Amino acid sequence: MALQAALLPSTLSSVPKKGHRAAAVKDTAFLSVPHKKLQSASLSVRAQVATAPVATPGASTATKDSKKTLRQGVVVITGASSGLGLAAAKALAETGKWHVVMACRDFLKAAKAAKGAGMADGSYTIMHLDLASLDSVRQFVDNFSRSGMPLDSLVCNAAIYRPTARTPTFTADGYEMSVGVNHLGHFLLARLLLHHHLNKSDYPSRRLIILGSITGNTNTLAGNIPPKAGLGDLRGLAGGLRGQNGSAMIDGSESFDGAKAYKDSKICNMLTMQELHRRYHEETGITFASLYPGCIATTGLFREHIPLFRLLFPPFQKFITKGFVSEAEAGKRLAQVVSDPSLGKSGVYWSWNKDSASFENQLSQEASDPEKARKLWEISEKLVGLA
Ligand code: LMG
Ligand code: NDP
Ligand code: PMR
Repeated sequence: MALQAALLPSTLSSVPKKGHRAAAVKDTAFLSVPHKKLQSASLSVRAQVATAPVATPGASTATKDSKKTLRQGVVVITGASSGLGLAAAKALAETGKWHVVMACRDFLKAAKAAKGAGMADGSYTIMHLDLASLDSVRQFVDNFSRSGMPLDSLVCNAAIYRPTARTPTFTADGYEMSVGVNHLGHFLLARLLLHHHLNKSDYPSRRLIILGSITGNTNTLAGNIPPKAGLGDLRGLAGGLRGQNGSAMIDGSESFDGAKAYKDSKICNMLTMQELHRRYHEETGITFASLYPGCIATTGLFREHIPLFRLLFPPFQKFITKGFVSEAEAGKRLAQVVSDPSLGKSGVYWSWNKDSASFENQLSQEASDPEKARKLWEISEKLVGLA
């Protein structure tokens, strides 16, 4: 790896193009916008790609006379414009081993965040993705295909949390927002990228990671703070989470609870990871994993919570529960799940102990119920138009 880094300073390193995609470079030249031009360009175009100028495709494999080295991996991280996603993007980009595709709904915010975090030009690409629209998910996959990049890892990280909401809001497709963005958008994205890209990658360790959380696991203290997560028999989801004639909650309950909707969505994330593992791990060799990175109490996730909560929550987690973890530390943990050879096992829900050592954690009964995972899969397929 040191050799690779030496051969490829990150500002010059290239994103390897897939062999059969070589011709696509010309077609998509208009999509490549150097960072400096990005800000004005991005105002008028909805879905576009910005990459810093790159060197010759394929340059990341070593020259003839040197030993063959591993090419740079390409990782897509959703919601990389803040919090955990940004910290992981930075951690991975800094290694020089990864080119990070930041899949974000707010192009300008992502560009500023990457610059602000000190990520080197050329070490990342920003591509538009709004998980609250299934059309946008499909468009992202098209744009990614046209970029010619391979895909070696996918991190489904973006999320929305609406803790004080007493009435639902809806995605472009009419699904309740928390589950629509956190689960359904990612479900479609993961399925499309898995079939069209991840399974075609020649990278030695390919991974698909979906963020879970302790608050979706009722086998923990944190998972028992009301409102508790619970999907019931999924009747609300089967009804389309519309909220008018049916329910906006997965379990079908009449009243909407934004905090519960988020926790429910995290159960969906953890169940989806396991169902992917059962269906595809053996056949593809791809690693499917989920994780609880620790309580990152300072991120934008809590932006909609009341100010008093936002003030007290970080010290409460730091000094009382001791579950607090900084964005930088959590970013390193997620980066480990993407790239550390010792975290390559599939079907695992990773957590970290007080010494920051990773371990395979136990999911709650509901978050590891294979029958529920299958049912969730089948309903979700219908809702996103895959079945
Ligand atoms: C609810 O808000 C919403 O109402 C609900 O709709 C839903 O959205 C739900 O799960 C989401 O949230 C509740 C939320 C808002 O408050 C809490 O549940 C508490 C959050 C944690 C804050 C605990 C504050 C503890 C004070 C610690 C102070 C820091 C200490 C630093 C030490 C420094 C040492 C050098 O409500 C609020 O945010 C109001 C919070 C008012 C807190 C008033 C303080 C009371 C202190 C009581 C101490 C309790 C300690 C907790 C231990 C619990 C053990 C079981
Ligand atoms: P942040 O709010 O900081 O980051 C969430 C990211 O998701 C942002 O980049 C946000 O974009 C993006 N996002 C939200 N909605 C959409 C959308 N419709 N389309 C595309 N992107 C969207 O939160 P965290 O970093 O804390 O959360 C990251 C992940 O970590 C989540 O999956 C969360 O569940 C998980 N997690 C967090 C914990 C914590 O303590 N914070 C604990 C356990 C798990 P924008 O910047 O434009 O708002
Ligand atoms: Mg919780 C005992 C440890 C512990 C841990 C690790 C967390 C994590 N929380 C713990 C305990 C408690 N929390 C206790 C005792 C309380 C009552 C005072 C409490 C309250 C609480 C609230 C109100 N906690 C919260 C909230 C939120 O709004 C957060 C949430 O549920 O978001 C969905 C939250 C969280 N606590 C955590 C973590 C990781 C979160 C947020 C993020 C998430 O699950 O993604």
